[in-house]
Amino acid sequence: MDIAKRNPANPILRPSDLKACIPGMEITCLLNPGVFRMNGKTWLLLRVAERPIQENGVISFPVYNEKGEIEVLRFSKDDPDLDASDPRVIGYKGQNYLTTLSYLRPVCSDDDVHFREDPSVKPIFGEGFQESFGIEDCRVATMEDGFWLTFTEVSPVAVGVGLIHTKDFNALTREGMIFPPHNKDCALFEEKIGGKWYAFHRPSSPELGGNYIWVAESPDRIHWGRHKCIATTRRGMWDSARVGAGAAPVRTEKGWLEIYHGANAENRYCLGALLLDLEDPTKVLARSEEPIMEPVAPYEQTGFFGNVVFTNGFYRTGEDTVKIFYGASDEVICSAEFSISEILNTLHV
Ligand code: MAN
Repeated sequence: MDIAKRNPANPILRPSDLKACIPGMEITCLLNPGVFRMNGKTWLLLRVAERPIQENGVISFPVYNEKGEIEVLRFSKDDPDLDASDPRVIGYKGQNYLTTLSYLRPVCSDDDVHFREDPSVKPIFGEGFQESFGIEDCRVATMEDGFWLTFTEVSPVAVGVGLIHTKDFNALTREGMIFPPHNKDCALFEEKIGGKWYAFHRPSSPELGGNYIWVAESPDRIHWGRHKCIATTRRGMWDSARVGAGAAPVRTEKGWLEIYHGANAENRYCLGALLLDLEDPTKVLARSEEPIMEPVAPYEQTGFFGNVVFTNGFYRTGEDTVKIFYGASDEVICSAEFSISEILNTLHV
């Protein structure tokens, strides 16, 4: 059952609303924003994906080279070694590349519908070899000592999780890769539990296991251990192929409420909920049988990569409400509200 109250103004941001940041490129997709509140405004840290304007018969895409400069690689579409069957990935002679290069771009709003850029907060680009295919899908955890950003770092050798700490989005402290490959979908809890920090993360284990949600603990948010798998995929269900955490969990009387994404073998991405024990977040108390949100609106069904609703950011708009921002069809940005008690009711608690 879809219980999301979609914003009638959806999509609130499209690629044509912004100008490309990288010279000579165009914005192909806006995806999966991190969300935070600062100076009375709502901020989205958009994942912006750019590539060169495509010419006939050629597929071209940007990467950072060893000097940290953008370089454009090109393959002929008739090349028998080219696999371009997935709009997101290029396979060529055993090596995978991404069709676009992503970075994180801040926009802010007073009404949550009209977003604008603010020159005081700069975009965040990938840096160094381990981010040479870009950075993606940032979660922003808001804590007493500032903002903690977890995001996907992509390069020819890895998909892993990077961490940045900042107090004001001007001075950034890059803490490096905190979860090594293959790992993504990392979201930090915004407060300590029993004196420890906790995080969700999503390693992939191709031979045994799969793409499952794990929880780890840390004394300092940089070093992580005591990993436990808390949610696997479920055969025959909407989340049969992959699952991953959204943003930080919401503290409720019944437990930590986490909105997560699940996809099936056809890459249809929906959202569901997990309820975790307040004292021991590795203990799952309940989990959605049916999605709480599915790609049903036209802008969620068709686009760069259709049939996708994917969220990694929200803020609490009231005692019982959260407003999520989400990427639809890997192309446009939307928002929707949920009642926390309505989600808990679907979990039968
Ligand atoms: C998948 C998709 C892409 C993403 C890559 C690397 O292929 O989620 O959107 O760019 O992984 O993270």
